[in-house]
This record gives sequence, C-alpha cells and structure tokens, in this order.
Amino acid sequence: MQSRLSTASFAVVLALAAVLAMATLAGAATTSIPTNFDSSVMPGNEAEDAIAVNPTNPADVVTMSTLPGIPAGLSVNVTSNAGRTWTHRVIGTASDPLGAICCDQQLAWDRFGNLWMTYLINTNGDVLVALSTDGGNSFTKVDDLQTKFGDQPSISAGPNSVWVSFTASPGSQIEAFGAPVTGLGQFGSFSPPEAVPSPGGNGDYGDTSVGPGGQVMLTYQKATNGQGGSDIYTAVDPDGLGPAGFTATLVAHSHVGGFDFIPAQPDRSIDDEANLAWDRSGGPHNGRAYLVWTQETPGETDDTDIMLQHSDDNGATWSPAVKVNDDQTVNSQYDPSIALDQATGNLALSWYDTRNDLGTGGSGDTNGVPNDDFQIWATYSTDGGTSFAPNFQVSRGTSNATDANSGFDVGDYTHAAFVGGTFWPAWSDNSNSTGTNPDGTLHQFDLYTAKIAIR
Ligand SMILES: [Ca+2]
Ligand SMILES: [Ca+2]
Ligand SMILES: [Ca+2]
Repeated sequence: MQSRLSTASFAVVLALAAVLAMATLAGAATTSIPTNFDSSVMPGNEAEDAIAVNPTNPADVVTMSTLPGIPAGLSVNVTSNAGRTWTHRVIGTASDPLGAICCDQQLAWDRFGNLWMTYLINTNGDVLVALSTDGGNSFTKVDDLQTKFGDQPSISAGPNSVWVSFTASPGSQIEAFGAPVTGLGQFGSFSPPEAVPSPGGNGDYGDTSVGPGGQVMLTYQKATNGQGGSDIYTAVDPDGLGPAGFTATLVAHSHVGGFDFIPAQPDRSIDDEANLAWDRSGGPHNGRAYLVWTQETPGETDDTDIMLQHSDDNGATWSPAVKVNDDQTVNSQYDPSIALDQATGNLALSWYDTRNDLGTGGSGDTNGVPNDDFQIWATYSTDGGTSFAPNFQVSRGTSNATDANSGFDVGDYTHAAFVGGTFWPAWSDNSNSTGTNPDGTLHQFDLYTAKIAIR
C-alpha cells in the first residue's frame, strides 16, 4: 500500500515536472497558454484599453479602460510586481481636476519613467495630456487643447520627446503636437498643433510613433464611415520638434471601412485600426518602422486578417503587406496591436481572433453561432519581421461581445506593451477564465492582460 502510494506520488511529481517544463518552454517558445491576469476586477464593462510598462522598472504595469455606460471616468489598474497584485481605482469622474474623462485614453511610458496619458473629456471633446511620475498612482493634467473637438488621440514617447496626434473637427483634419522631455517630470511646453497638409491630411482611427532621431510618424485611415473600404496613410515629420512639417504617403487600401460590422463586433463594428512601432533599439533593424492594419478579403465577407508592412526610409516606401495570422479559416481577426521591445528590437503583435469559433461547439464557441466568439492571439518576430513565430493563443477563455450587452462591444481598439523581454497584450474578456469577474461568465467585460517572455 505504501509502495503503491509512493509510485503514485512519483507519477504526480513526474507530471508536475512535465507541466513545469512546458510552462518554462512557454516563456521562450509560447507552446501553451500563458497565465491570464484580470487587471480590473470591476462590475460593469471595461472596454477599449490602454497598457504601458515602465522601461526603468518593468515590474510596473498600468492598464486603463473606458467605462462605457458610465457618464465619466476610466478604470485604472496598477501593479508594481509584474501582475501578482493590482490596485484598482476610477479617475476622471465629474469632480476630477483631470476633467470628466469620456474615453479614448492611451498611454506611453518614456525612458525617464514618465507615464504619459492622452484622453478626451466629455464636455467639449478637448484633447488633453496628463503625466504620472509615480508609476500611475496619480496623474496631473499638463496640457489642454481647448479649441478643438478631437477624436482618438494617440500618444508616443521617443528618446527626448513625447507626441500626440488626433483627428480634429471639422473635416477630420489630422494634427499633432509634441514636447521636449529631459528627465523624470522634466519637460517643455507642448507645441501648437501642427496640421498634416493635403493631399492625404485628413482621416481618423490612427496612431503616433517617434523614431530614433526624434522624427515622428502618424498613421490613419481615410473613409471614416461605412463598410466599403478605406485608404491607409502614414505622415512623417522628419525633424520632430524642429521646423519641418508633415508629409503624407498613401500606403495601402483596405476593404475594411470606418464602421465595418462583423459578427464578433455586431454593435460597434471595426475599422482598420492601423498602428505603428518604430525600432529605436540600436540593433540590426534600428530605424525600421512597422505598420499593422486590418484587411478584409474579399470585402464584406467578415474574413478579416492582420497585415504588416515595414519601412526603412522614414515611411517614403513600404514593404509588401504580409498576413500575420496563420489560421486556415475564413473567420475574423481584428483590432491589432503592435509593440516593439526597445531593449532587443523584437516585435510582437496581438489581436482579437475568432478562428476557433466554427459554430460547432468546443472551447472556441459559446453558442453554436459561427465567427462571433473571440480569443486573443499573438505572434512575434526576432528578425525584423522577416519571419514570425507560429501564432499562439493568449486568452485562456473565449469571450462574446453581445453577451457584454453594452452596445459598445470591445470598443475600437486594443493595446499591448513590450519591455525588457516581456510582452503584455491587453484585451476585454468576459470568459471569466480567472474566476474573478464580478459579473460572472459571459456577462460584462473585465480588462485582462498576460505576461509573455519573448527574447
Ligand atoms: Ca481571417
Ligand atoms: Ca459562436
Ligand atoms: Ca467588469
């Protein structure tokens, strides 16, 4: 009896060792699903996320989420131990000095430890900038563009500057403004907004990136409504805070429009969600800019895919678009995020993905309906985008936007951060795979993330 127990125990030890070996492998080769963190643990919907990691202390991670259905405020979640424990609070309520925050928050953490945020306020659509110098535990408003009604501002930090671009009404004019940064809490005034001139100077749903020399690249799509397709532009200011201005370049045409409805986003729809990353690592691909966006082939089939291009000449010319998702389905991949580890030059991407929902049951299908349940998937490249690791599943569970019952689905975008060999994708999740969502399973979303070692 004793001997048999010992044999059984030994078998358990062997099994545990195998699991541990797989978990270790997962760090490098991502062959199994990583641990998921429920960063928000909040009743109601958290959708449309931001995430940033502190380059001066990569154990500091901050996530933020819009709170659709609540008049004003953002969910802010902070860990200082790489996800083991989180604090949660709501900022941007009606009485907050930051203003009554509507939405469209985005984050950038610079090499000095400054955590920058851009966002919109409810009252007049002002585009604002706030700064945290204490790891996201408090934010102070530092700039307010008081005369513009803005949309989807994005923010990026470079070696010695921080830049915001946004869409200004009327005419969906793309504008950008920047400030010099010299240390923790040490920065100059933001420039007045600089408009991207015609041709190609208007659009929306874009991103901002700063290159190794302080040059600035924006991306956005023209055609901001409807399902019928859109052109994707980049615009570059070659000297950043210097006197030169932006010049726009047409890069690609997508069959995704401005509000393109797919089964997984039946209420909010999707757009191209073009996003940028710029290699400032000093490595073999230093200066390479990457552009990710969403294609639909053929148009109006809901078979959307994640496309990637790169440029080695400040956006003047681009490599042919390659499809990043490697599934063999006609299902939807959408809302891509892209992040580059400036410590290594490695590139990682994550996105919402319905590949495992064939409507035939199983772990990827909650309801017998095809193509409406999503997971988060990702890949990475360690050779400048020449080759990619096989796609791997990040979310442990499967989620459904209709079940969130907000009319906002997961919102318009998702984000990821990649610092010091660790990739942190963020996403809205109602699978309740962690057992911590206060609303239970397949109800309102919580804001999830995962920690993935990639070197
Ligand atoms: Ca697809
Ligand atoms: Ca389904
Ligand atoms: Ca929630």
